[in-house]
Amino acid sequence: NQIRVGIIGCGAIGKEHMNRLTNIVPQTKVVGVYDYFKDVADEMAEKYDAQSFASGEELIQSDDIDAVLVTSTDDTHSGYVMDCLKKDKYVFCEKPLALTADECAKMVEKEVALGHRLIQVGFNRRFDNGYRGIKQAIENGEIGEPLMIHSAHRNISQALGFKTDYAITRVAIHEIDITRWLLAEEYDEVQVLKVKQSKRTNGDWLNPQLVMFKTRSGQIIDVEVQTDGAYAYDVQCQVVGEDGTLNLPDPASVVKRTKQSKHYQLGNDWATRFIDSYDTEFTEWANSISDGKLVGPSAWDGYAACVTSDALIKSRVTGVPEKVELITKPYLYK
Ligand code: ISE
Repeated sequence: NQIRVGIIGCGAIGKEHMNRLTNIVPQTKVVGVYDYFKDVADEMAEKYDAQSFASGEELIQSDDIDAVLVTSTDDTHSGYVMDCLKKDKYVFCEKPLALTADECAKMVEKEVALGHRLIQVGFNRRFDNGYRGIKQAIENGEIGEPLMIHSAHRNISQALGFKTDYAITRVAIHEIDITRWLLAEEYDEVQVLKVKQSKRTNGDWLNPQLVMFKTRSGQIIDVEVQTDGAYAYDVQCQVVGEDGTLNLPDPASVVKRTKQSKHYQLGNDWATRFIDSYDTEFTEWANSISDGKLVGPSAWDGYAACVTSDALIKSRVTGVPEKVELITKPYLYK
């Protein structure tokens, strides 16, 4: 029996996932769509032989939909996710889970009251083979105790309407999550450090931003965030341990030796750089629904990421490290 998925939000990532759930993941079928722009939803409905719903709420209420995928604008995530919880329906929500940590805390509270997980958050990097290799090596004790992480997140461009805060809530949020996951630690405090600005910036936002996290055990993580103007879409991560280091590999690409040089191509955007991780993410999501037990990034992870984002945005203004204060982690997420 295929899982009947309804998609709310038919923008760039919604379309990517629609294709993925139809053509890559055998366990899922897209049967319903909704978009703020009705003609876009109708077009997708026709392409995928799905029903076009008049509203996201109606899609969520439909008995023909087993699970909902939320890929609409960030400000609408929390309302749709809450509606799914009220209906006791699985919901996969792209990051960020909500605009505020309070909204995420309410979702956590609701799931705990229900007694089972329904939410998975789209932190796709946890499904990337490179990051998984790093985590495995850390858990095997191959580099001893991890002491620090140097990372970089470089983008060529951003969609129209980008704002300085998005460098945290849409871009560095990936490092906020992947680092907590790799180190299995929560943060103590975080900071944004002002650095010299690049002339290769297309908008009126700060670029680059240097973002720092300190974990509760004292590990320090630096993340260089270039929101636009970079030479490629390039993501780097080096974990420094007591006994060695671990580096995130670049995606496989032909190595060309010619004209006395050695060369290989880097990607231009996240969709191609992390394509395999997205495929694995949805395959494993579908498997876990079939097994009746979600195991991917949870509402708790979405909540912790939002609290951290809030503290970073505050730090950019205050100029000093800001504390990351979390509620007690409920048993459901342990
Ligand atoms: C986008 O939302 C992402 O998720 C990408 O990973 C990030 O690199 C990009 O800057 C964001 O806009």
